[in-house]
Amino acid sequence: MLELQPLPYAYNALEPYIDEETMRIHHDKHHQAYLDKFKLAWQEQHDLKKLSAEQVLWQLEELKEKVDEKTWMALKNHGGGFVHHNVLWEIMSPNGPREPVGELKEKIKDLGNFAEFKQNFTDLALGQFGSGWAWLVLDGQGQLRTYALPNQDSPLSFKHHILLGVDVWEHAYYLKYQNRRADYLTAWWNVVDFNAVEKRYQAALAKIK
Ligand code: MN3
Repeated sequence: MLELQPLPYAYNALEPYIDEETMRIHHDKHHQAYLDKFKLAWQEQHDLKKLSAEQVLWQLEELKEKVDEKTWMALKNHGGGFVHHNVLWEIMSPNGPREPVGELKEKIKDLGNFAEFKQNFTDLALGQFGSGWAWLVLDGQGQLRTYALPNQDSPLSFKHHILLGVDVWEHAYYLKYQNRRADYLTAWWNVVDFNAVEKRYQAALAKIK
């Protein structure tokens, strides 16, 4: 049975960059709602029960022919919301290294130096019109890529492994930053845990071998 995991740190652990109330509502209400709605859609389709949420997103195109459109949209939107927020909580922490470590420290140079990567990633997040996420992924050929996608559209559905993502839905920042998405993003870099990103990079490398 899929259950929402508690945050791996206290709700106020990312203060002052991400405030306690935002974390509480984001995790307990928004993330929970994605999971609840994903489970409703998922459990209605007996065949899907043996797939994890990640596998559902990975096979999303193939599933188009197997489920009705309403179910498919629910799997895409709420499955995406469930999986993406699990990643988000994982790649943030009160005290991780704030710059790439391990093998990713070298690999990130494919995208320029870290400062250039950070600026480009921030620009993608800022430029995403409306709700969505900016992503750093590893593709099937072992190349790093960055892009933004709307809503809860998932890199997994492009067969890309997620290394890092930032949520630019207003619910992620509006209580503290209101319309100032740029200020939220500047603050967000102070809570990214690159130990966790390196772990995801190693896991992704193992999957594409
Ligand atoms: Mn969110």
